[in-house]
Amino acid sequence: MGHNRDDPNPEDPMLAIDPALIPEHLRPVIEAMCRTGAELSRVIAKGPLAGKLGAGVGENSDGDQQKALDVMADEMFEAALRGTGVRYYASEEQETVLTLDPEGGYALATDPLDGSSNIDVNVTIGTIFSVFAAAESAEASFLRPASDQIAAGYIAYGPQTLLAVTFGAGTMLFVLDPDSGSFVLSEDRMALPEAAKEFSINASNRRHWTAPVRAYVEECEAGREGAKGKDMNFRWVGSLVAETHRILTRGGTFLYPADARPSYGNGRLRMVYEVAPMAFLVEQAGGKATDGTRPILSLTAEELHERRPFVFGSAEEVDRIAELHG
Ligand code: AFP
Repeated sequence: MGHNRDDPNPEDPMLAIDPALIPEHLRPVIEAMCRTGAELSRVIAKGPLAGKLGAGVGENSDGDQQKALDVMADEMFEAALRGTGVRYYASEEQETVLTLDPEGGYALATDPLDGSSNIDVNVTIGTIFSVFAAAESAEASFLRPASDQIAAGYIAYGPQTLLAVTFGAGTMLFVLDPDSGSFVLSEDRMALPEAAKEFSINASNRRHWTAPVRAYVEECEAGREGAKGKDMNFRWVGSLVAETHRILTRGGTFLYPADARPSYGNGRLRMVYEVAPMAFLVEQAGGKATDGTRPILSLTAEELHERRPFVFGSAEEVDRIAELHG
């Protein structure tokens, strides 16, 4: 006995998330993301038993190496979103935007599998997604102010499989119950701590940083003897979803700035399907997100796969970084 995805029956044990917690018009989209996320979680948990998920299988639109799991995840989400009201589907793994349903009301952008370099070493990886109301064209639907987002979320595949999602009224946290296959609400309003004890940046790039970034990191490293008057710990997982979840949970600062390496003039992270959705989630939890100085949500993507320098976390730290950028 299945159920009509357009009008899920709240009593249906098959549902991957309680529709009562999701704005009615987005229930089919979010149900599809959760159902696919639960399925992907089971594949990831099998690791090598599910095949060579971390094997290189090609390159994406920007020349980044694609892993088998990147392609599998992209195919799963694309297929699951058909018939849910998504008109345009944009993915890190595909050069151009797909039209799934010409009558659909939504435009969804996703990094279907972020953190691919961690697949083979059993470190948390994730799916990131951003939803807009569909505009008259694919370009107009995604190349617009990040503040136009109507929903954003990530699914973290780690010791727990988690969904953090916002519809503009706070950031909610759900945990996948492996027994039922459903995501269960665990926090109805996440609160990113104002003060930070940890900072995150790929320290191996120090020699490529700009002076303000170096100054901020050196303040953190100076600890209680320095300008901060407190010691800071350091974390770098190399998986944006893992870092974001840690910072949403216990505060901190994340920086992936522009640096002097070739093609890193705008950092590494993608505006449309990584930076903008994470900025929405973080700000909805009381944190801040900038490109170093300007709020991310005030910025507009000019190209689908463009990169953007990204700083987010505890408000006082993000403010300090903007101050150092003068
Ligand atoms: P991959 O998906 O190629 O592993 O990149 C992950 C990521 O986009 C983001 O999740 C990390 O924060 C960042 O790159 C790590 O970048 P570095 O490898 O340069 O530290």
